[in-house]
Amino acid sequence: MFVTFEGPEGAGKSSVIRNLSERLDAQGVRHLCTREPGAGTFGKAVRSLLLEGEGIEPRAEVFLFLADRSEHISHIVRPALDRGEVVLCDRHADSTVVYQGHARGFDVELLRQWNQFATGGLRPDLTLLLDLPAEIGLARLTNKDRLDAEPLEFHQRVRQGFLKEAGLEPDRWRTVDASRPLEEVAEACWQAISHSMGR
Ligand code: T5A
Repeated sequence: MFVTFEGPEGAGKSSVIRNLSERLDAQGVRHLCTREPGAGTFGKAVRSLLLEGEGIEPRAEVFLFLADRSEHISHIVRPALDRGEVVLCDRHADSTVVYQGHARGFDVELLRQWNQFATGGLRPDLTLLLDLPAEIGLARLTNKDRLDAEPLEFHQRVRQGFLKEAGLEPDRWRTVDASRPLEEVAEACWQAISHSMGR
């Protein structure tokens, strides 16, 4: 099962994934925790270009995210799914649609097609949207990278973009109120995953 976690900055995705990984371990469920951008050697190099680079041309930014995704799916995600593992992925294709589309202003339909090309058609079975006001998420961050440093209005478009995308595909998305304490957010995500796993 392929589960992706999406949401604005500081929503708590990484923290929730760590919590869920412990729960899956406790139940003996084999799983892989991964992320975009930044998994594997290729991903780490692209992540540093994307988040630490300066003045990246916005179209180049799109293609770097897509290149990372293509490598990540082929070399890390698909092999894990083929081994029967649950894959918990911190950000994936919806982040491109939302950040580069809804927030940056590129054509959302074109980005969907490029995502399809980059993933070879692989789609998440479940996407958890950790939703919270942009101001709350940004206030949680201690180190800000290139994208975190975008103006507040950009991050507000990100939040609205995710809510819109979730509304378009309600069978795939589950929206969780991420402004609550971490344990409550993790529990809500666990319920959604357990339900999808038929447990
Ligand atoms: N991006 C990514 C694109 O533009 N296009 C794309 O296609 C893709 C894939 C990735 C950046 O790239 C962009 C989006 C991003 O801007 P990143 O560093 O991976 O960069 O950024 P994020 O995924 O946003 O990671 P963050 O670290 O910002 O947020 P998380 O993982 O959601 O949050 P987490 O768990 O690290 O928590 C942040 C802080 O909040 C605390 C934690 O302890 C931590 O200090 N916290 C809570 N505090 C109170 N209550 C809770 N419920 C809390 N949950 C966590």
